[in-house]
Amino acid sequence: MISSDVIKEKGPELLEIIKASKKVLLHLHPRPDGDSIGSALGMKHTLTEMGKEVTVIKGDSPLPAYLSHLPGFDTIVQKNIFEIDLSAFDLFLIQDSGSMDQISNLGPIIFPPTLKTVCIDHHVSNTGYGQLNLVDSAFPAVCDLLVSLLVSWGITINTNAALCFMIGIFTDTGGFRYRGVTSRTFSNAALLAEIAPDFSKILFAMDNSNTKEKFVYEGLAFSSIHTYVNGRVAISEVSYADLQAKNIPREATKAEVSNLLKSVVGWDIGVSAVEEAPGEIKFSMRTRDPEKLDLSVIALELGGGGHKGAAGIFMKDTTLREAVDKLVAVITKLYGPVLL
Ligand SMILES: [Mn+2]
Repeated sequence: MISSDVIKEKGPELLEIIKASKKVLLHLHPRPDGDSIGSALGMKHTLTEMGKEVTVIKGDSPLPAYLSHLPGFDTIVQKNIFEIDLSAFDLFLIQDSGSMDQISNLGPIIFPPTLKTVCIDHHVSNTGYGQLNLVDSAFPAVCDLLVSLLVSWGITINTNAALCFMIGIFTDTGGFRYRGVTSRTFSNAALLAEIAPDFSKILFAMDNSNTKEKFVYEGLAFSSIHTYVNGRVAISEVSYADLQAKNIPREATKAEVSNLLKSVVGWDIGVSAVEEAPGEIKFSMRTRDPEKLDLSVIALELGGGGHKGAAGIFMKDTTLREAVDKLVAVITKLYGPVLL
């Protein structure tokens, strides 16, 4: 079963919308990952072949160098949503973005009435803010959903698109490790591997593009771990002053620290807390037990979002101490009894 009920229900309407459109906008969410960039560029390659004029904007954040080998990466327009003329587009495909602040954190967005907005997403926390919302959290990556969607439409996936979708699936599933990976994910990946047999070259380039700053940050992060809630929540706490003292740029803080913390037996929730700019705290959370400890609920309570097993929160105008205390209080309130 390559398709899904959501695709069967909403796919045909979306195809009509795409057929009727001429100029399509795609964006990357803040701190874009492989699924965000893979899904945007994959759809760009696909829709371009369908005769559409497609623009991908980078959104709020700088582009991560480790994904620079994806075909089409150089065509990403270095602008956020407020720096472009939205009325120049007739369709905005909003992918991998559970809420409007995943289009931009920089302010409220007003869409012109002529712009059709469609969410294509797999976040269980998706707020349904598009005019059409094709949201299916059964897919572990938007790129996985897109492959099923394109197959259901009978649309050919070209080599460049296949490479982009493959990287999105690979990265958002932790290399086919995470919950949510099904036989369908492998079927879709197998199809992509047939179309783009050279996909491992991009994976190699991705895995071997580390900067030394990343390791300086990790050294700092792993020497700043505190535990809470009966010792079962481990939080790595790195302040802006710490980053500055070691000349660590913000991009270097994207390491998988929270993922490694939750790999420790006894640390049921792993969190990295980074003060990226004065008073601005970014939390990334992972858990060993997403069934008992649903991180998307914790994140939602604090204005963030995500999945059961992996979620994020961004807090402004606060201190690292206050922000961590707030998070610990919410975890204690929601899951204190589970963790004691
Ligand atoms: Mn995703």
